[in-house]
Amino acid sequence: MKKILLTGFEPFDGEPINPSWEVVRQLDATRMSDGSAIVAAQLPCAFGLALRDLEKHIREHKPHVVVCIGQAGGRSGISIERVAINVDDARIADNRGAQPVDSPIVENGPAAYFSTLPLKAIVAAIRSRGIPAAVSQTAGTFVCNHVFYGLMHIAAKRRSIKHAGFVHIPYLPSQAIRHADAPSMALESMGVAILQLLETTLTVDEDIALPGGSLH
Ligand code: PCA
Repeated sequence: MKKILLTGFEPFDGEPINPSWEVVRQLDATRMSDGSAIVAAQLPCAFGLALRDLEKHIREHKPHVVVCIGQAGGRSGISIERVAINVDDARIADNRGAQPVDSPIVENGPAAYFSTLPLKAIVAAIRSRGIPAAVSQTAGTFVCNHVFYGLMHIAAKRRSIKHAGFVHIPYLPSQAIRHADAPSMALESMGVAILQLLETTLTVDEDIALPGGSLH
């Protein structure tokens, strides 16, 4: 059976939960229209370790699609990440106490990798469900970008992975009440958005030319 690997992170930065894991775990074992089944996995919020775990899950499940999801507190919609860059630069320590500064993720690796998800088609499809979504030009330089870059580095060598990418999601309402003026999104909407993202990835051959980007 074809498998889709979907990952979320453990909580970090003092939060009691991580919305990425809350969304991903409720989608475990879901069957998509092409017969693929979702496999949900949680990654530690730790440089190095998160990537080793991701690699293990990929080796075990041999997915044809891999989408990693992380929390981006402060963002208001579903952020489909365009690019992963080859640098770790942590503003806070990770869950194991590591705080790398300006270090490459892969020594002598390419400066960046692009997502191989049909970004614009995904944005349009999620919006058509009434849920805010946009392409994001940076996944930051913390553990999420680290995992995204590592994922794309693996996918560049493994032909069996047809599509791979990263998505940032907002706080859940239960988190946002503890942060002044922070936007949030209901769990149900996030689940609908991620399923829509996967269906679009499975069915769209060529991305659409939807104007987007950002001015700064
Ligand atoms: N978000 C962090 C790491 C784990 C997560 O959910 C990030 O954006 O790097």
